[in-house]
Amino acid sequence: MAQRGFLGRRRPPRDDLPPGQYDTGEDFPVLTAEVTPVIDPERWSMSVDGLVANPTTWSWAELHALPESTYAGPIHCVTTWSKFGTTFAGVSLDLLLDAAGPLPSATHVLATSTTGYTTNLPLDHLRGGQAWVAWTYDGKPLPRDHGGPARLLVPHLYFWKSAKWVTRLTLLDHDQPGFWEVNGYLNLGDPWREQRYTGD
Ligand SMILES: Nc1nc2c(c(=O)[nH]1)N[C@H]1C(S)=C(S)[C@@H](COP(=O)(O)O)O[C@H]1N2
Ligand SMILES: [Mo]
Repeated sequence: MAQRGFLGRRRPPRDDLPPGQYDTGEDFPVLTAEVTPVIDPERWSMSVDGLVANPTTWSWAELHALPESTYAGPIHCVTTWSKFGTTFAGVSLDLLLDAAGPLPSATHVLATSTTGYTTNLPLDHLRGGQAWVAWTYDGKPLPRDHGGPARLLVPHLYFWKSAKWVTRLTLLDHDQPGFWEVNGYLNLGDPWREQRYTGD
């Protein structure tokens, strides 16, 4: 009985809840390590560079001229909250990567935010309809504290991989740990394998 009030905030477990996670329900927590930037979309751009045949930069308008793509489903934060029924829209990373043309030697990607936040991902986790640059949430412009005007969205991995205020993807021939990965988070971050922190 004493625990009821505490546990009452947590919903019953569901099959699609990865191990060690709880359903945050309507809440959409904000987790930001740096100061939330103010970004004028007209001055923001998205680049794909590094080991690619055609390093490419898209303006806000150029990105919006590409076919829109949406994600509907859950997101999972390593601090144990998951949120179901999210809807994001933007552009599939497949389009951006195909335009830039990864070289055969490219195996990993370092995503960089306007703030300097970085996170690393294997290239094959960003292709095949698994990742987006997203600029709407729930049909509305992505709020600034959730990464607006645009963020990376890689929902099959822990949400720290989804860099807010993303501006650049750099293709590399090696795995280069990003901000949290240098600070003890694991390199891949698969929620179904509970790849959380070094030493777990
Ligand atoms: N630039 C930047 N991106 C970031 C972070 C951050 O601190 N800075 N935090 C990551 C973490 S740990 C999580 S859980 C999600 C949180 O996104 P939200 O604040 O929209 O919930 O953003 C990820 N992307
Ligand atoms: Mo997180």
